[in-house]
Amino acid sequence: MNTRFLLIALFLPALGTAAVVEYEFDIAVKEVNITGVPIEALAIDDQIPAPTVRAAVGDVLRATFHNRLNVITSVHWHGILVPGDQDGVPFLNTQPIEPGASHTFEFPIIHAGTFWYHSHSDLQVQKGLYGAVVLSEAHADDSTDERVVLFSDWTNERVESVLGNLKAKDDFYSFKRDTIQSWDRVLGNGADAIRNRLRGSISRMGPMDLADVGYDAFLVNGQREGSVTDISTENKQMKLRMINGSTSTYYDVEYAAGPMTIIAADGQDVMPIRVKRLRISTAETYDVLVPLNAGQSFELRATSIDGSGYSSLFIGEGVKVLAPDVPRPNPFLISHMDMDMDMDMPMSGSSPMTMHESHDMSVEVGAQEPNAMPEHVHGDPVAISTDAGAMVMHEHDARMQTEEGVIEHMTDYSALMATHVTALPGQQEWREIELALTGNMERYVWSFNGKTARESPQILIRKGENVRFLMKNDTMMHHPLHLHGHFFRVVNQHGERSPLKHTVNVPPMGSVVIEFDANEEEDWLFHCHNQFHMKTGMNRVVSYEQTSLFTPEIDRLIRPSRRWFDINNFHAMNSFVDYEFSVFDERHEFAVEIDADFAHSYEVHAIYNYYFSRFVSGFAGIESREHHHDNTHDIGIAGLNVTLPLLIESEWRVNDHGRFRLELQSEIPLTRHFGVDWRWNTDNEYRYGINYRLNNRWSLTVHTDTEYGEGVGIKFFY
Ligand SMILES: [Cu+2]
Repeated sequence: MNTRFLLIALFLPALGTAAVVEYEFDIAVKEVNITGVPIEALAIDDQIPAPTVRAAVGDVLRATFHNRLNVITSVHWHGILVPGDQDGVPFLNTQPIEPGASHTFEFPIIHAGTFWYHSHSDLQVQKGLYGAVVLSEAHADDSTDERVVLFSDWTNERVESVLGNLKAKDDFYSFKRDTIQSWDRVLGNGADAIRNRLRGSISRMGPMDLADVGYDAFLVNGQREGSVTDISTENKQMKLRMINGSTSTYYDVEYAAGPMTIIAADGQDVMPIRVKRLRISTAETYDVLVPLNAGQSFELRATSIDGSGYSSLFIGEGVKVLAPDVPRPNPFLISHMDMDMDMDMPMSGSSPMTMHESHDMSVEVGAQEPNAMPEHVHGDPVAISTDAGAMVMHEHDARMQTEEGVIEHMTDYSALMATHVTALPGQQEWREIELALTGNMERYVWSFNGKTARESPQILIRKGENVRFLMKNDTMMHHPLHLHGHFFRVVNQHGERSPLKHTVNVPPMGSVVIEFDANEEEDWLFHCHNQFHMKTGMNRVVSYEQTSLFTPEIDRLIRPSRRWFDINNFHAMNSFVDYEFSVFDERHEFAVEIDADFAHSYEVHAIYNYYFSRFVSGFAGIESREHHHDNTHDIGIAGLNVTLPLLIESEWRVNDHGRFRLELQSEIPLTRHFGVDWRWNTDNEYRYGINYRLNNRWSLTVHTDTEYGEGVGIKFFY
């Protein structure tokens, strides 16, 4: 009874004074010109990024959006704890905003921090529908000048074609980004690069790449280069609320005047740590303090992690001081082994039980860290104590102790430490869920445990459990994973003071453990925040068993915005032509291939292919061929396609006469422009040639073929 009285006493005055903060926005098409080409983008109140939404703890935020587009849209409040029906995920927990319609969100602000809001429909984030949300404490001390710094990425292409191109050819954008992993470069990088490449090919992982898309620009607050002026000369430091609102780009952020002090991650305060260069994954936020100096203008530079470009924000008025160039990462020298070591906590070998125990033994877990990450100087921000009395740290104590330790390049979460104990309720049952992050770069399908959201839509949990996700990345890409409606602990060396986040990066071949108190209701999305990965399968609905409202209607959300893709490959020679058409989704493919010379011979295949996994598919179909006036024969064929070590594609097939044939083929990039391809089968038919790549789609080629002889020509696809 006492408790109840206290609660009423505390909350009545708050309710009485709760301010309603109101916003009203139009979502409409806007023409923008970033790189000299006018492009149709989407904007909120004619702004990209959208206007910053501000409110304080205790306020009620009421925001109305009018959809002036001719397609549906939606608004999600990223990282903010809201009632389920305000989360804004269309079809799942909020109705989509139909063309011409309006929607009003209304929810109480119950915590502070830096967040963002964005469309959760199709790929509208890439077109401009994103903005910052700044939630302040009820009685905020605003003596520190602060600004929002919102990073994003920009393409002049239609975003739908970007996805189509990724589907069509896995290296479509590496030509544009000049990151083709050709053998001349492997050899040029020496023994380690050769070993990496061989190991990668033998294990069939393929080469490491750091980004999927070739962007035309990287933006900060909507521009390639911006500035922050109007700063009082009294100010010696400024707080930057940094948000990575990109569609698929990670940034390395560095400030010209030296280390930044991180004071919050994903809207949650952390013990201050000083970093020179900070990696910020898609959809994460960091609050940092940076020094100012009257008469100088310091660059805050955010470099795309593949090194393909950057944005600059100049802070202060006066002489420009540039941030150092971030050396372009060398993907040839990043081995699979290195990636294994880049993880926050090793998963293999540690049973769930030992993980559980590590809650109370914060220092133990960290013991294995230093060797694993030689790049990092661990400042050891504060002495870790399990004495409850020591848990409330005075901020200035902590900062003094961090002075000596500056992290050169923070690429993981090992240094992040919460300002308070974040351990989950001790009496609750634990549920462990293993999630392998899986995918197929070649076919551009991304999934959990080998299944896309369409195939396995839900993760079931129960209210009152402690839920732990054991995530292991089996792909060569980074994945920024985001859970709606909850903060989760990223389990690290700081044990019971592991930091709370809403988005966590799992690096290629790395492992991360997150856990959260299942204290909600109904259904919440969990997905990769790389929008292209999400749209091609890497998402799930986390459903509370007792209250889930999951219906088949939700399929519209978790299905890829577009299920079927197609590709046309042309190979036109003076001696023969070869045309392949294929239409495919994540598992099924219908393909037709026709090749013919101009007189006597032709061959037609029509097959259906089912992809069991990244490496194995099964097919059945017909083949019709006539060679040099032989009789035409139509035969049924069936078999398996298996990707072999060294990334050789093999086709094991039988025809309806019981005759077996094995065919092998591969493509080998020699230089950025030159490559060879070959094909050979047990009937001793072969084709091989040299290609000169002109651009993403077109190549010149010289080929020889057992049936059609030598020839020169072109290859292209669309
Ligand atoms: Cu991903």
